[in-house]
Amino acid sequence: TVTPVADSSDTQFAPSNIALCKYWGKRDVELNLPVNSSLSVSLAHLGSRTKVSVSDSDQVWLNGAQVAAGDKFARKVIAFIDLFRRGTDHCVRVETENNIPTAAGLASSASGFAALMLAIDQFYGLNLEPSVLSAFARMGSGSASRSLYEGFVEWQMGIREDGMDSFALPLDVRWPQLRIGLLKVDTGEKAVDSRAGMNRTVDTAHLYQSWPLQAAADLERLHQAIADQSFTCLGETAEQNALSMHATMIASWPPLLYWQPDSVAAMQTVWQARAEGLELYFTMDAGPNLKLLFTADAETAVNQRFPGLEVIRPFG
Ligand code: 2P0
Repeated sequence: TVTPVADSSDTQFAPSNIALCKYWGKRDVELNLPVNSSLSVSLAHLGSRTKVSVSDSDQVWLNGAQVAAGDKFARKVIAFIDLFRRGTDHCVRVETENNIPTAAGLASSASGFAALMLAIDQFYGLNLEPSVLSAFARMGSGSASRSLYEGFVEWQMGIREDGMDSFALPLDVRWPQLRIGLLKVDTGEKAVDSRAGMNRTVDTAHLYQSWPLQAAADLERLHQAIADQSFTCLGETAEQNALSMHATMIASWPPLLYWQPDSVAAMQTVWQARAEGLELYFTMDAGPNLKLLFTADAETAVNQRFPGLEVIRPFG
């Protein structure tokens, strides 16, 4: 059993992340064990701040407002707390602030569960090492395993049934010129979340059988691209990986198409820019928004084509 070592944890921060090789599909739905390894880059200052404190009743607060106890998000958070406090009788208040749009395909669950894991570690005085924090964060949300670190991060799928070898590690490589542009098409709540979407794909899309091979090949190419600092290879691999993932979603039943007309228009603008010689690529998650990939020297030209783009510098 674990008990709190203080009335409250400090406020802990974890960054959001965007995968260049995506996590799509689970081999174990309970433990969030993935079918494939994935590789992401963290979004520096964009993420979640989370605090855990002792309370009279279990409470979850998001961006300053209390979340109803029956809400899906609140239930996931309290179920995660229950992994640690089993057998003890205290209640907790969990407060999270996101500086990213929630449920817009910008992975707020990733930074949220990573920050919550850091807060829990301090609240209960667990002092777990990073790989163990990552493995536990994974049980809250798969992509949260990658949000324990800055920069490039690889989540190794692991082979064990208990999942204790399925955690993320940072890559010891920086790429200061790398830029990520957040192109918001629609930041409303989506009808089918990632969890339901990937389960549907695994269960119904024959095309999904090709996904693990695609992901393994892309992961290898991304490691090479990062080692060589070859932006063309990084961009091409990330874009093809994202479109391959979306192909498996579209081949599901009922079909899953997260794109909106403006998403397709933005893809065509990217392809046109590339045809004109601009090194610009995109990736997309389970939502209609695009994340543009480019380097510092292209920033002015990218801004001209996408006015008002929010640009992130993952390496400061
Ligand atoms: C990724 N996504 O690698 C992929 C690409 C969305 C598309 O990880 O069920 O919220 O909590 O493990 O982590 C989003 O899935 O799913 C995600 P769960 P999660 O970023």
